[in-house]
Amino acid sequence: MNQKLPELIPALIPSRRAAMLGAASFGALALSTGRGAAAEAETVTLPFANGERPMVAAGTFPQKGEMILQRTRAPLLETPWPVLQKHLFTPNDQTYVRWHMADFPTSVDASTYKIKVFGAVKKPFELTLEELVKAFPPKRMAAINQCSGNSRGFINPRVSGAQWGNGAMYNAMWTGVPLSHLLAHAGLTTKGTHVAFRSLEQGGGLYPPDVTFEKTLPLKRANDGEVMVAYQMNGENLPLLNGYPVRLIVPGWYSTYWVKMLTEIEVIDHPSTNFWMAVAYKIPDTKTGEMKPGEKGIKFVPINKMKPRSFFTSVENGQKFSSGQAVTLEGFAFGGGSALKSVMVSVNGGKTWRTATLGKNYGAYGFRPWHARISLPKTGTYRLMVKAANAEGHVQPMVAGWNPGGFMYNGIEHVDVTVA
Ligand SMILES: Nc1nc2c(c(=O)[nH]1)N[C@H]1C(S)=C(S)[C@@H](COP(=O)(O)O)O[C@H]1N2
Ligand SMILES: [Mo]
Repeated sequence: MNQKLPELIPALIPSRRAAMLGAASFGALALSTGRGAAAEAETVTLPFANGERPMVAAGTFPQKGEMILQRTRAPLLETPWPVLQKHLFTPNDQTYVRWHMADFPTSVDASTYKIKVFGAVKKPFELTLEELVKAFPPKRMAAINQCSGNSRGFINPRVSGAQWGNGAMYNAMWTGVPLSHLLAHAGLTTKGTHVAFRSLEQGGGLYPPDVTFEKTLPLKRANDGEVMVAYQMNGENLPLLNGYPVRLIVPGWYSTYWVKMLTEIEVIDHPSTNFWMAVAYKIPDTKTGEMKPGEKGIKFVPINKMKPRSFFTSVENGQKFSSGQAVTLEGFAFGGGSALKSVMVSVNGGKTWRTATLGKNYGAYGFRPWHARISLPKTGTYRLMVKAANAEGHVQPMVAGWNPGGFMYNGIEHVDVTVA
């Protein structure tokens, strides 16, 4: 057994004081919204129409640093882009936050918290957090948590939903237990076809009271050894807003499946009829999940694998260079549902492309750094572009596809620079 494990347990159980502080901060936040305090004066403008958003100061939301405020309740907090530029693994206090229900849990009693595994299994069981940590060997995995609606603000024509910039994603090193180990411990019967995941959270707010947050995965995916029940991110407890004390990790799939405050794992014998599977988070059943606005006769399926994406971190729109200067472009990329295969850069708006060098590989599902040396010989303006391809043959398109949910945006990123 791993020597470090005993240290995890006290860390997982918060003191009563810590839990109460969390609740107090939520109270303070609710109060501050009517005050127009100086701390609220800062804004950021995301690069699309009506892109102005307030920035909230560190500590406005418990365990969170400075964030872009998309909505207060239930919270939608976006990671400021400079944070993603600076850190390959996103600091826990600035990972984006997304909850659906207005009455999401604002405190958790870790000492009585239990995870149940039941349904089409031979031996249903319950685990305390301590048992989860002690009884199963830990696994670590880098994986990107990306909202299906990340970058929705760039989709054309616009669709309703949170108008995120590119900061509804983060990369973390997760520690937890492969779900396959929990399912093996329970012993699958031959009946199961899907696994349902539920959380502490109750329904309400914008949604009818019976619409509790539930997601399901096909059994084959759930039991693949990669999907896991995670209790740490980047070597620390999960922040409350990111699902403390445990959440599901579905590497390579959009984070709508990454159920936070996970309490129930039920093996079932049918696809879910729950709102969050049967109605919400569905995409056209076409090769790339796209369709034309208004197109008829399209079949919809639950969203699943992420698409490849790539970003610049070392250059900004409008940056100036001197002619003949050697420039090293840097950034990060990911393959999405399969490993990153290549990153290409263009200095002429996509007319020609050259291969970038990939940096350290933390596994198929995390951010991977890349760099490319270019020269910008003549004075003038250059449109720099970057595009990623994954092992399954998906390549970023020049213009992102469209679907009614505004999901899976992955258009090629560009920056315009000038050489004088
Ligand atoms: N319990 C619970 N889990 C949830 C959700 C939720 O509303 N409730 N939202 C899902 C969606 S759609 C997203 S994008 C991610 C957001 O994870 P984060 O808050 O850590 O960024 O959580 C997922 N898990
Ligand atoms: Mo999401």
